[in-house]
Amino acid sequence: MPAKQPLRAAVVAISFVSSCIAMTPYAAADVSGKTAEGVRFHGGDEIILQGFHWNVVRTAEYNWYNVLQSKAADIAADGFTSIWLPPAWRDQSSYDAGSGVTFGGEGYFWTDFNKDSRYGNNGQLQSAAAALTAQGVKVIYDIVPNHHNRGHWGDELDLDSNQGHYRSDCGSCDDGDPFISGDSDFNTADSTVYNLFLNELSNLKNNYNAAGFRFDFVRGYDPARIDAWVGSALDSGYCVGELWKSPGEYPASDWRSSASWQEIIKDFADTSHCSVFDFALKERLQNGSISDWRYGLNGNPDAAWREVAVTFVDNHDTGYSPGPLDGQHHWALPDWKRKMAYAYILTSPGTPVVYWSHMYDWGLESFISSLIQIRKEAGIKAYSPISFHSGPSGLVGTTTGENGKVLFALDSNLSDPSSVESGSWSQVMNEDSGQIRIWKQGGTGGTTVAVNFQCSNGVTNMGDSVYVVGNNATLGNWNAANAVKLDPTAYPTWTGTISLTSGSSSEWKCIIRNESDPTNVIQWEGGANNVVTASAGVLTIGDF
Ligand code: 7SA
Ligand code: CA
Ligand code: CA
Repeated sequence: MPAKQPLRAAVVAISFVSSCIAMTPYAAADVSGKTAEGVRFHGGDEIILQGFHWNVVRTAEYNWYNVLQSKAADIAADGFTSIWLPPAWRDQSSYDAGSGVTFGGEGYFWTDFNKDSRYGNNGQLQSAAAALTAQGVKVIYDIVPNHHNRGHWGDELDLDSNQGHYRSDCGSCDDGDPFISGDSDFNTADSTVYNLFLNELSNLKNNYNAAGFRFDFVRGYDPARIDAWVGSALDSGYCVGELWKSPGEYPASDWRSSASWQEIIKDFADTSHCSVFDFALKERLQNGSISDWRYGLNGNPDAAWREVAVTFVDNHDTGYSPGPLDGQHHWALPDWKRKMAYAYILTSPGTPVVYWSHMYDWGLESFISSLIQIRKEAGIKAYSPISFHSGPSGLVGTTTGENGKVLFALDSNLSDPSSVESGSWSQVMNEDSGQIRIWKQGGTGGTTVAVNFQCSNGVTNMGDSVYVVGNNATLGNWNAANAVKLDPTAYPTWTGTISLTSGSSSEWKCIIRNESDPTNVIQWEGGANNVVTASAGVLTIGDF
């Protein structure tokens, strides 16, 4: 595991806030873009809601998309930037889950790409996806390319046997693990199968508002295939892989059999260029002391490691779900740790995911939305630095966001925050008789406003664009790699709207920079820096 933390610059481009309406106090611009190593984490400012639990196909059968559409505004107001939807493809399977209960139909044993599923029909999916997107909640689709309900009657995939489409078609027709017996596994290396999924990913992007994908059972196929699919269908989008496979499940001949959970999931992110569920943290949440929670991927001293982590407390597999058999609960976090675990993942690096039932079925909505507000006001991102303080008991750490610092003390005897981190702290949370305490230093607190930027006479060559770069994190801290790309609609005048803290003063310049090589600055605007004091709709102009 690398020790030093190299100077990190996340290559992000800030998308433009089209409306000038100042949203809730901490609403900042949605940043897009990859990490410096090309991982698709959508700027590292994502906060994701898992938009289902295991039993919704039974407790809200055919109505789940309607529920999501009706809750779209609440989900946005709670601070989520994205929602992970269940597999959209119809699943007509059923199996005996025990105790006379039938499971199946959840989407993970799907027949074909027909969207009339037990979550709702095609039109309801499109309406729900459109409503969420309109509220600023990006939609992430669950993709299950390892296997499907092979040979089900009415299957529209139109594949057949002995054509190399399936694992069982030849001894080596699968570059990953089998799902159970493997008799339903695809051979995703086959060009027919590969293009089947590529076309569907493009379809989800073009017709279902897909802004990202969650890849299921990635142990089952080559991560390089995921990189190819997403690179072709939605390269600027978001992606995350579910690699749930312990070191002990790898053959002794595989380096991963003696590697750490962190090394295994980071290796996946390096190859797929997708972020990855932080099962290293999950394992520590489950088996470690509270103090050990620092050993998740999201707590790694190297920003290139922690920024690809997608943290979670429980999901539809590991956790409980309202309804039959209380769901699957393969690896559920004991209730007494749940709130502390959310306090940790929402005030620490990585990209946090909140499980639907914790948020909306089991009473944590206001607690979690408060944590999200703390995260956003401090400007905590996937790559934010974090330092742990070992003196006091429990878990005590400081996360340095782009707007301020957050200090958390979980199950700790810490008395005075400034004894572990200098400066004046204001307490923003004290829950469960002090078991959960959080302080902040700085932070926006105030509102952000949309500022209109303009660069005149920006004459560029193909492959170069005009960017804004300036003296704060939003404007890239004078680093061209983090500059904000403007829009050439009024070429050679370039324009764009960027959210800045109301009343703040920023210095900035126009630059002409190569799009693919962020270090290649062709021209800096001459003269003194431009200066703007942020107020709603103010126009600030630079000129080459
Ligand atoms: O035990 C929990 C942990 O304890 C800790 O102490 C351990 C951990 O390592 C340890 O440290 O975690 C272990 O157990 C996990 C849960 O099983 C394993 C993990 O690797 C292992 O370390 O996680 C695996 O299983 C999860 C459910 C997967 C993980 O990716 C995988 O690694 N999650 C995703 C994958 C699927 C499948 O797409 C979904 O499964 C999950 O929701 C998704 O999140 O001809 C048809 C046919 C035959 O091909 C089959 O042989 C036959 O058996 C039919 C039959 N298959 C049926 C299954 O038997 C039945 O269970 C199938 C049609 O339906 C069911 O499968 C469900 C599955 O049960 C459910 O979880 C599947 C399809 O409906 O959907 C879900
Ligand atoms: Ca983003
Ligand atoms: Ca496979």
